[in-house]
Amino acid sequence: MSGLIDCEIEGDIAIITFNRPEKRNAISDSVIEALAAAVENASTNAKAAVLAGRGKHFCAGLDLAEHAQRTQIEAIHNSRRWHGVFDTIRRGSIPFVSALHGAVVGGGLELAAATHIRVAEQNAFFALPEGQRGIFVGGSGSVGIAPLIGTANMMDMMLTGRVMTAEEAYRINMFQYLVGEGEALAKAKELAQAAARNAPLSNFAIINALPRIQDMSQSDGLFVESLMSSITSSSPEAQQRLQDFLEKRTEKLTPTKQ
Ligand code: 1HE
Repeated sequence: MSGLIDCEIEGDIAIITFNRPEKRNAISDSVIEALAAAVENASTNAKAAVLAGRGKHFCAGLDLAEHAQRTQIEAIHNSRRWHGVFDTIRRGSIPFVSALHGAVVGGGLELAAATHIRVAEQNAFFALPEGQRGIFVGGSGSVGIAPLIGTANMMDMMLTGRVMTAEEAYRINMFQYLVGEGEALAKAKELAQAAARNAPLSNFAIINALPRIQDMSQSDGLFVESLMSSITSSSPEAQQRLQDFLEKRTEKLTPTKQ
């Protein structure tokens, strides 16, 4: 597949790549529809996926040229469409790992926040210039970015237009892995391959139950945790994996360098 978004299947993982470097991978209506198709393809044909951007930047966010033409109601529908597509990433059927470099800005940061693991290069920078553009986040940043870095940090970014370096963003938990220039894609693939080796039902529980439990009362959260624990452990795959451990066919857990 080649176009605004590429989607390639490599063994158990899918590599989805923004392919609009001349516009810094800004997300237009056509891009969001191409992303939706790629996410669908990856979710059907792979066990985990990587999201990356071609060129010098991951993604410059919403296509502002297109947005300038939208009426109020069109802007609502546009935002709701983004929510739908990003939700199939955030609470879908497979884990997503994003490989970040250069600009990770506005809607690009909202998209990165919808993925489950973020890897960023030293050259990545992060901003939410919505306030400067006279708009607001519309790609689920309020529910996706705030829990990562805290509402106070998100407010600071939005009110002041502050552009954060990778080091600063790493310190406030914007992403989990900080790597050198040109290394994000390889690291993201390695992490996606690791996630792809898990039982699919465990991955489903991790990406669907864990975030929902954060929205529940402690009592309801613990109840759902017990249900998920029982459902996953009684699956034939879990039984096999537990037996593998008991019969010493699994690797020992050892610490690995980031
Ligand atoms: C764009 C966009 C875009 C670049 N929409 N066309 N996002 C922003 O406010 C970020 C705006 N972009 C930038 O600040 C810079 O472009 C970058 C720092 C990302 C990259 O700089 P640079 O020097 O590599 O590229 P450039 O020369 O600024 O841009 C190259 C071309 O991409 C140029 O078009 P050209 O026809 O003049 O060549 C730019 O106009 C175009 N371009 N970014 C449209 N975003 C669901 S709500 C989400 C709300 C948001 O995302 S708000 C944040 C929007």
